[in-house]
Amino acid sequence: MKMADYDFKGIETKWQERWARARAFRAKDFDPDKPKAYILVMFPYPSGDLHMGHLRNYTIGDVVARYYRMRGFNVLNPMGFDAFGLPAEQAAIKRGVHPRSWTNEAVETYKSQLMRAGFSYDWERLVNTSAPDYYKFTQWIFLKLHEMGLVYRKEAPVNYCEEHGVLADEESANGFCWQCGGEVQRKMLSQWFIKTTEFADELLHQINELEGWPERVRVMQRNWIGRSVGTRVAFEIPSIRRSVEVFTTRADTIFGVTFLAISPEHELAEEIARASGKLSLLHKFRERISKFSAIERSAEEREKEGIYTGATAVHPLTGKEIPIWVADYVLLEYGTGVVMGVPGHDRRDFLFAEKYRIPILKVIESTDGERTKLPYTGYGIMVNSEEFSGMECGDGIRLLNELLEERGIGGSAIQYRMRDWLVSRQRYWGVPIPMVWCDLCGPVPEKYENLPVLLPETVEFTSALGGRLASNPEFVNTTCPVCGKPAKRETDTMSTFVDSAWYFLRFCDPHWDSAPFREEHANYWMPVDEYIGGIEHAVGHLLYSRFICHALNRAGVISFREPFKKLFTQGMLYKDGAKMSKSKGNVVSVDVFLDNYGADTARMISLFWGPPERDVEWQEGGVEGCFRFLKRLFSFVHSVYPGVADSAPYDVEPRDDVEREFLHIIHTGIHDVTDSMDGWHFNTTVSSLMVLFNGLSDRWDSLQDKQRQNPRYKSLLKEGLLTLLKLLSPISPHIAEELWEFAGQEGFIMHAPFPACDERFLLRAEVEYGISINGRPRDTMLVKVDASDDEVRRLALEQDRIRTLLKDKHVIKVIVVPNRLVNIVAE
Ligand code: ANZ
Ligand code: ZN
Repeated sequence: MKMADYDFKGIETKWQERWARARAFRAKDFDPDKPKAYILVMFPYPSGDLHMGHLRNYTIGDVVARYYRMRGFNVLNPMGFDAFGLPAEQAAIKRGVHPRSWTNEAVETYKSQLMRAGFSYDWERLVNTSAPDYYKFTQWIFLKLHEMGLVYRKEAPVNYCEEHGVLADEESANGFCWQCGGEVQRKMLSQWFIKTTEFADELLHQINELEGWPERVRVMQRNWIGRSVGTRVAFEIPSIRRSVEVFTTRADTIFGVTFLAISPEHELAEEIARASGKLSLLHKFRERISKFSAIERSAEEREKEGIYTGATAVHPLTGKEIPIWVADYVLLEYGTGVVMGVPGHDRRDFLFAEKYRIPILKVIESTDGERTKLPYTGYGIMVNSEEFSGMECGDGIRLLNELLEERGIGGSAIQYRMRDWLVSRQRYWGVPIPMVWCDLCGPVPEKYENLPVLLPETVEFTSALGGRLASNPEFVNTTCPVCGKPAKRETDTMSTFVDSAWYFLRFCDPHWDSAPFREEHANYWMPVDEYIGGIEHAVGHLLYSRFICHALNRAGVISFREPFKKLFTQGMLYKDGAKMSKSKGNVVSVDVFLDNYGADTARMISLFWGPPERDVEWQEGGVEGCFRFLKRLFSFVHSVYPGVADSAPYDVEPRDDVEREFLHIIHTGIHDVTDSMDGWHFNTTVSSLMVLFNGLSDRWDSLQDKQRQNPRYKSLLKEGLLTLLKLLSPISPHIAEELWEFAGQEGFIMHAPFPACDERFLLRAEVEYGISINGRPRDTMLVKVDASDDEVRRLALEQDRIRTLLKDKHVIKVIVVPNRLVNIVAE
């Protein structure tokens, strides 16, 4: 038998060209005949080229998209590029390449690699966030948010190098500038914020509706929003004649307060320290702790540090004086930035009080009667708490809230951990923030009709003092959109998280020029039905995207609020024990792999390594296995199919065991492939395809020559092979199309309907078993045996059935013996 040559290169180019010519991946707006399905893989930041880890993610999305298509959905499967960002700008600084040419080159490389892999994207909907016709609408959305009162300016710290201006976190390594090694300072700078906290409650509440999301991501979002119910209380500070508020979740411990702790960055700390002559002490302290992150500072295990301010506050209920400390574990950004110190019942306060010899009081006793050891952080009964003593904590909190409210010094309060969204970046390669500074009118928004505010092509990359855009006078000098007098443009650009918070909306209507999209297009395609991406975006990107949709919904621009109906977080690809990445130097390039094995093998192996949600390890061996499988399939179809090509369709009931066996093989294949596709166990899908092929080819090869002339058997083999090709098509689409055409079939296989399983053929036989107990024959029973099951599964099935039949006996072990006598060992 002559082996047909599996020329994967020729085949793959041929079908990619044909798909493109036929615009086979095009999504049709408002198809009335089909339900819609919007499949989306998080779009990439283009840099360098793709490796096999990336390819795995896109393969998952593409297999899902192709599967939906074959099941009769109108599929939107788009791709785009998150093309603004830091690395392009760093390349400009280091190597003198313009960020635009650096980015465009990377985009072209990515695009050609994605095409080589046969991904079925609707390329006519490509978006690039750095293109003016895209960022024009990023600016439009910013103006819309501004119009809604959701944009404001506030001081926030930045990393600052004397020589090189504002640095991104990645550009300051251990407090030194990445370019000159100069020391990096924290500097306060007025910047633009978006009021995400306005939607905190709504975003939190709607998490309950996101049933298609992994639970751990929902938990991460809840924690990020971090809603806390508690109490606000004011403490008087006589030395500066002001009062300060604290936020506490444990008002019931208020009689145990022995100090106040203020965040070092708090403006009140400054004021109090000045009043008591301790300003330079405070500044030194601040400098010392500025190298620690918020997480480090608030960690319970870490040793706490503080300074005494020399001032005292008045306890609002007892009237006693308590010392005011500045403490590093109190964060400026949470609550009021001031904590009432209760060392008896809070672990961090306890460590702090022990270290600085501050009194520790017990004001809560546990209800189990045992004497509690301090710090006791649980609930129970209030003690040493004046008239509240003896009260349960919950009741105490309620009463205290009422009391504080009555006296006008506090009351119940809700606190969010979530912060507003800092969107200002002092960088060049981003979306210019469309605001104008006018001496008369202040900062005013640019008019919608003047968008886009174009990013100038030429700026100074050498220095970033005042932002790079500031170096281009043509950009900076403009006229005020309100009064028409000369004015200056904002020189900050937006964080790229803004760009990516709405790209999925643009895909719905990517060429519309007078708004980000038309409402009816977005309403038709949204929400995204299957969103696939990395767990690293569990809060940032996903929360910002949700926020934008909630805000646009409130603005009346869209009719839905939640953008992502289902979310799938894929695992990562490892090689030599580390995540595959350029920085680890363990990358297998997509181009090299495609040259050696082709896209169909690449797609198959990246699914075969393991379940898509799991991290998997690169294995060379599997690659050869998949490649050989496709080669064998190719040559089997070439050698056998011509002999069965003109058989009539098989459409009658099976007449003999051979027919029943073929039907069983085919329908078990359909069943197992469908089942695993539905459950996203694509590694099982691949092995089920292999089992199906082996089943068909083995059964055919084992027929006698005369049997192979049986027209009914020929029909069955034909049906089996065509079914196999359809089942294979989402995973390895090129070879499937090629063999489909070879088999004389009409149209693209990618548009053929997915095979349906006939459950009748899953069961092969009903077998009567004899049962013996302790070797003595006892009974007979009828067991339906699923012949697709291997021996292990069959045994388990039988054991269960036998156990239920003999439930009154004490069965120890059930053994299926070859002569089909089931021996049961019983006591
Ligand atoms: C007194 C107290 C007594 C507290 C007690 C706890 C136990 P969650 O649940 O996360 O909202 N806190 C408030 N603001 C803070 C800040 N800016 N930095 C660090 N800690 C701060 O936590 C609320 C509790 O965290 C508050 O309740 C406060 O300590 C502390 F037995 O107040 B508690
Ligand atoms: Zn003006």
